Amino acid sequence: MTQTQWRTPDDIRADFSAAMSHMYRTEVPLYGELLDIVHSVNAATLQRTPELAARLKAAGEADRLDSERHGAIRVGTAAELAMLRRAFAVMGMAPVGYYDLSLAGVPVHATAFRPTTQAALNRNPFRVFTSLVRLELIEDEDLRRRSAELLSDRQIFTAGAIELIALFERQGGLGDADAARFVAEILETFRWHGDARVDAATYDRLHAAHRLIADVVSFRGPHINHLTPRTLDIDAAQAEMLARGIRAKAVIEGPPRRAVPILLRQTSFTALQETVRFSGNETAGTHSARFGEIEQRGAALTPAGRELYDRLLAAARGGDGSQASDYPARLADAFGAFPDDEDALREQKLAYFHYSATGKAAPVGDRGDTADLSGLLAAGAVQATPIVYEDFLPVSAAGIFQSNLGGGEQKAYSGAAAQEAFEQALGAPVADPFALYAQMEQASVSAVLAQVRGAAG
Ligand code: OOG
Ligand code: NI
Repeated sequence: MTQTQWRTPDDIRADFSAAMSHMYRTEVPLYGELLDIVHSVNAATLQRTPELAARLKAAGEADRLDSERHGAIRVGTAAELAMLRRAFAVMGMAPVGYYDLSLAGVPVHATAFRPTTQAALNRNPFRVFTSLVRLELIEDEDLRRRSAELLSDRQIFTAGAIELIALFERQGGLGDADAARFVAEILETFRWHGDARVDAATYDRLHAAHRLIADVVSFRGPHINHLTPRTLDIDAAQAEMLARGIRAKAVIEGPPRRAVPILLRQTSFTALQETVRFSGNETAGTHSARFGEIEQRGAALTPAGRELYDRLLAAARGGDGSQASDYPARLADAFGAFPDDEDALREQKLAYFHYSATGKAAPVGDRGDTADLSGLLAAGAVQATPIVYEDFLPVSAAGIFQSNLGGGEQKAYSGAAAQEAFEQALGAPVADPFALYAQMEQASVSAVLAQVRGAAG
């Protein structure tokens, strides 16, 4: 009997994430040091806070922690973006969210490719923040044309990768050997290529227009520019980076430290100087592209919670959006207005929660009644834990971009968000992250009520 056995997209994603981590560790040794720091900070945090350890375990998140990371790439054309979407689909990763960074002076818009179900996220939550350059925002017409020309004839995928993506689409899966080949082939797209496709003079002109444009247009592929492990205590990790003499970004992006972490806090170390060989030049030049980042993830916020977050963040940054020296104090001050205990976050519907049975008997008469979820919570029969934020934050992302673009390029572009154009380039709509969290919450409510009802019957 022959039976077709596919390697699951979840497994292919886990393989790819591990292969990517291995490659980046070899190419950027400081990344290996970040992994060490995060690993020891996480171990110490779990030891210090057994409740957190128990929660991560109960939520199925404990096992994913050591393999959890995100990466980022920047592509130049609609065709490149659309092919990436097909490649990520092989790994069970779908485009979620739309990020417009033009307002922060970065001429790109973006999405995050990631798994979308709780089970897939817990198996391996690897995500890739993927930006598409918006050449139409470049003022210099000549440069815009030259950039488009340069991008028009580059191929960032190997023939093998393209063939295997098509095979996956035809068959509906890849067998073990093909899956292994796919991982090796697609890794080539993300690898650093030190030989530029342009000469030094062209690079300099692109660089003068915008460092980001030079980074996207000059090279053979969209090299992965960072890989970010998840820490449970970013302040401790940041302190350790500084103690080891790593040039960390001055300010941690995102919300301040809180009793209940929300959304995402991130810090990075500045980009490395890479040796580059320009076409037609004997002497080597340099380019800075790749950096390291760590992140701490907290609760996913509802639209109301997110609105409050955006408002308080804007207040802390002031009219010019800056992070002046008193910024940490201003941030902490502004966020005094954001409730910081789980009950308040839940009751005010500011964050999404996962509901599960505690094993304690439900009060008689209340069993399985949707309206009585709060009664079941009060009776201790059901517990609620915040759902982890799996996405990114545009203001933080802009800060991460800026910190390794030299920080000098702050002018905002006038182009408005262009989600429709982005989706057209992508060849598919992006999923709404709020809808995904709401679905996860609702599924847990239905499951816990069915469970309590079952136990009662
Ligand atoms: C992406 C920056 C965004 C994050 O974690 O917010 C990002 C880039 O620099 O290409 O990765
Ligand atoms: Ni990042």
